[in-house]
Amino acid sequence: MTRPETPNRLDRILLTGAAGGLGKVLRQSLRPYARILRLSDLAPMDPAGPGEEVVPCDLADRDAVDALARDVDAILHFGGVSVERPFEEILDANIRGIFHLYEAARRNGVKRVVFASSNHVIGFHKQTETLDAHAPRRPDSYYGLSKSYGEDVASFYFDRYGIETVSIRIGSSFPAPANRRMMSTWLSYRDLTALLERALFTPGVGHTVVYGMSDNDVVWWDNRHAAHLGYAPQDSSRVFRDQVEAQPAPPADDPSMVYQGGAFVAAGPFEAPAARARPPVAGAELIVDARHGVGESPVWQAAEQALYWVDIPGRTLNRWRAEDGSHTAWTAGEQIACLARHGDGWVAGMESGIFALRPEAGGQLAQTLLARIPHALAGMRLNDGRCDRQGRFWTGSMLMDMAQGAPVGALYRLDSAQPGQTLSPRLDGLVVPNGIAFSPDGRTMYVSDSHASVRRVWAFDYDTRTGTPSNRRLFIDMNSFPGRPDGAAVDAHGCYWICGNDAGLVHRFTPDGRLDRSLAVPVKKPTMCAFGGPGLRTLFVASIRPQGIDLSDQPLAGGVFALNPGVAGLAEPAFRG
Ligand code: NAI
Ligand code: 15L
Repeated sequence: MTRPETPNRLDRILLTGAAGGLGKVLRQSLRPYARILRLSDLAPMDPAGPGEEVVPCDLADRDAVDALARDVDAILHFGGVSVERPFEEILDANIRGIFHLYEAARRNGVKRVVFASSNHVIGFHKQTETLDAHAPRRPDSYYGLSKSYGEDVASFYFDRYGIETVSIRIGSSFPAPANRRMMSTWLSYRDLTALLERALFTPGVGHTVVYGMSDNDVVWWDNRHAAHLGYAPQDSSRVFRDQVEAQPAPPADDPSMVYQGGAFVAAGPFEAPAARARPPVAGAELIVDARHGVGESPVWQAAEQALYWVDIPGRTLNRWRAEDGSHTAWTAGEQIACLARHGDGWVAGMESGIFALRPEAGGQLAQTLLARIPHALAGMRLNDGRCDRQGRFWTGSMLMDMAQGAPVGALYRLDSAQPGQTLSPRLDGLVVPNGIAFSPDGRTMYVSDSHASVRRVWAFDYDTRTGTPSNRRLFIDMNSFPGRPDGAAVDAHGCYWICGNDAGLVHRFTPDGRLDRSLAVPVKKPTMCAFGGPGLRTLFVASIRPQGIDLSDQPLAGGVFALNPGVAGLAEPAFRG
């Protein structure tokens, strides 16, 4: 098909979900196709640049969505809940949301919509089947059901009001396929953009359903009914084959190997979230209404029956005593991000390096620099950290401006308490290192990257004699589970508990990477968990209190909570340096 020399161009295109993973990519790649790109999301967005309008909007707010679609020529609908979540959340964002969007299109005379549908409308079909757009739907989740409803709304608004839609059943659109399943479902950002161009500018699409995939070698989808779009993918997952196949293969009966929708078929069921949304959550006890900007790094001290944690922007070390519920804080000269016990003080990952800290009368912390960190860029600090089972201290660095998404973070290991050291990275290329934890025998190390563009947890073989991680492999792809993978702890059974930041959940994964259970906290941003209390049978969770947003649905944000995980944890080693 011949393409015009100069790109097709509309006057104003509305992009919902502009703060999301794909929204951020499309904000750049769609620039040539509209004089003005109107960007909308519930989450914060970067300020408008030339040729942009930034309009915050909750899709559940009918009047706001109506205003959003004014003076718009076409809508790219990417906003909504993008993973399996409790039905009520999906109801507001995806089901009410798409209804509001089409009503707004009708009232404002918008004639073209592109709907980011999903492979999860057909996710319960087996990977041995080949489906075209007329194949029966088999949604694999509440999420898949909502996308299926979205496609029906699109069909109805074409039949009834002549609003044309291309529903793209997107496979897995990420920088690279993360696992074997995604070798078939992967859609590169370049191909997504090309498909959107076709979906916006092909005349007479009625309601077309197209599978969003690149030119992958083994595919399950046949786009014969969307041939009129002239979509010709340029990329293929085959270039990632070696790196994907280097990962251990999941068992043949694992959902990710059987069903087109992969792990979604086994997600949930979720507890009734009406109770979740109203704090306090049953079973989650608020122990300190700390209102910390970024509460992090809870560590239990059995000898004192006390929990310690930090508030990163507040530069404080905090202690809660179980016997009287008292809360005490000490202030440091730099932001403190992570802690491990060291003698009767602490070793802590901070901004410029790793320090020994000692609480002093008067609420100050005496600090001694043990090791300087030669950060790759200005504006970096240390983040998550803990000791391995032998007492070596591990911590990771990150750029404080997370919006940049720069993979300049690295992991460092401190072996000795000798002041004046300078450490070299042990692992680099991370955006926001997190989730550092060790198996009960110390021979597996876990590390996550909680940045929205990554959302993965890796496992490593760990040489307990030398403190060297090797054989890195994907442990959990949190893109398939609610929340970004933040801080973690391992329990006595070797299961990995990790905070699902932005999802208000703490997940327990078995050592083979299966989701075992998810516990709710009454805040959206739990950061890190730690076992403590009698018999180490309490799971303490720290959290973030976001600035500048309405917190009426999470008034306890920034608090520290105690949950009953139903299992015992392990004592965390002190720094032995
Ligand atoms: P994402 O979760 O990163 O982005 C979704 C955005 O929607 C977020 O920024 C979120 O704040 C916003 N949002 C959620 N509820 C909202 C509400 N009530 N009002 C306004 N905005 C709201 O997801 P991603 O990966 O960027 O996906 C974008 C769209 O594409 C989603 O609709 C997703 O279901 C769909 N999709 C994505 C796939 C992928 O591989 N990335 C695969 C299949 C479908
Ligand atoms: C989706 O629909 C999700 O939005 C995305 O996060 C991935 O999980 C993708 O499907 C997939 O199936 O890989």
